[in-house]
Amino acid sequence: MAEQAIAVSMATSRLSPPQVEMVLHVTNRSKLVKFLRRQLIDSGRPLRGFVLLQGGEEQMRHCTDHCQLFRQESYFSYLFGVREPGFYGAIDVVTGDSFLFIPKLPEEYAVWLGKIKPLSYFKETYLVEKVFYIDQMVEVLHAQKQQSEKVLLFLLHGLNTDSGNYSKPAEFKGIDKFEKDLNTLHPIVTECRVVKTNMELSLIQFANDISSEAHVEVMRNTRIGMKEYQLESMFLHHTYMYGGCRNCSYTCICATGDNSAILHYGHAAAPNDRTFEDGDMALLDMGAEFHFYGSDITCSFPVNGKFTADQSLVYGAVLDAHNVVISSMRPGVSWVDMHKLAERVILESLRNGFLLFGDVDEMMLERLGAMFMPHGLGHLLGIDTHDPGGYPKDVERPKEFGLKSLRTARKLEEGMVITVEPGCYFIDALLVPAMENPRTSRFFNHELINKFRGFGGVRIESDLHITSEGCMNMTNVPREISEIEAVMAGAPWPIN
Ligand SMILES: [Mn+2]
Repeated sequence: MAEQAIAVSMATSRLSPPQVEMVLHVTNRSKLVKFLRRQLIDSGRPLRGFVLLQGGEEQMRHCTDHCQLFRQESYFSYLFGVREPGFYGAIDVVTGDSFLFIPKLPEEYAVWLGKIKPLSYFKETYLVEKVFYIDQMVEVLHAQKQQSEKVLLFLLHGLNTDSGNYSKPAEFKGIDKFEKDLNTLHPIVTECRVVKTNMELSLIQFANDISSEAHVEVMRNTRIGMKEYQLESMFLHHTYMYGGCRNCSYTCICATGDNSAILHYGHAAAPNDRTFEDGDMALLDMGAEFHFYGSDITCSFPVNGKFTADQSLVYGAVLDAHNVVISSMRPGVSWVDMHKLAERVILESLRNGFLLFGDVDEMMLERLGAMFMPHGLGHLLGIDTHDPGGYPKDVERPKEFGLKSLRTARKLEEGMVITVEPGCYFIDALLVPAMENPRTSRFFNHELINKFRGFGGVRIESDLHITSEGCMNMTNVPREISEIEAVMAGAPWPIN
């Protein structure tokens, strides 16, 4: 017999998608030009040439004619805000003028994909000085040529320190007629992306507002006996229906029970398909994206709406770490220190709950915190979930267990947006060897830890904007145990 579907009644929203102002990208371009010129002047180089980026290309599903929904490459999004695939974009370093080069579409396009838009449409939509077809690009860029010297192109080439992949410098027929600079642009534009403008902040805020509201909806409509993907579905519905968010910042992680200790659960081979049971914890890491800018939010709660003593102990440890870190964040603070602070708070709570014995300073020296939180405390957030710029040339990645997973080791700066996402997980692959290791065995209450194996884990994740004085939490979801229990029992959020 088929399982009975569980009826939910989802609320509507007080939010609606804001108007996107393309001047945001004009500002991003002038910020880049300002920093690039300053660097050229400081290093005694002449002001000349173009910044040239190649936008993303549409991808087909394997050998088929199924075209996957295109999402623009992130650096191209940052500078040009262009939705369409197959473009090039250039910025004249001398005048600051911006150019778009667009593909000439076949007449067939108009039959299957809609009216072919004129060049003027793209000029008006994307607020650039000039628009040409790609086959005019070499000629247009050559117009800056003086005497015998080749025109200089600043191309995007550099390492993404999260993925280990390199960005792809622009390629086109006739590029050999130009002088290429592959080293200057990437670190400068990456650094521009680290500090957000007010216009960027307002998009990240909207992504947070709609995602926070969706998390509350999911929390309120969680019922024992549902499938994990039903929680994902409710989130996607709410953010798309009321926020116009067609994309998420990342694949939803909807983990319940022991799955919540699988840090990247939800992928194709673990597709959020477990039926959850009374007594399980849920860990939901979901964030919508709006006009390229994202959010990254995790809520953890018991699926039956009532915390047990064990759940309160682990949840409370993580919430304390989340709150203590947030109250310590301000410009100049080291992110490595914040990570260690979170570890210390979690270890102290676990010791107070008799899961651990001994001196917390000694535990810190043995890197015990990483046995419970193997990932980094948080990461820069923007157009990418793991926004680039975490490790500029002068910042070294720590080598110690746990700390080496940090996606940045920078000091905080005003205008950064960074996630705070402490967690506490019971992962056999880490705990069993640590309990057997003679250096660390003595810290564990083996009997009690064994009772928690199978618990899964808790993560609490908010998005923080660093201000001149401290920071501002852009995420607004129930966090205190009493708030979660009240909202799950039907109280409004925010609670009156
Ligand atoms: Mn995150």
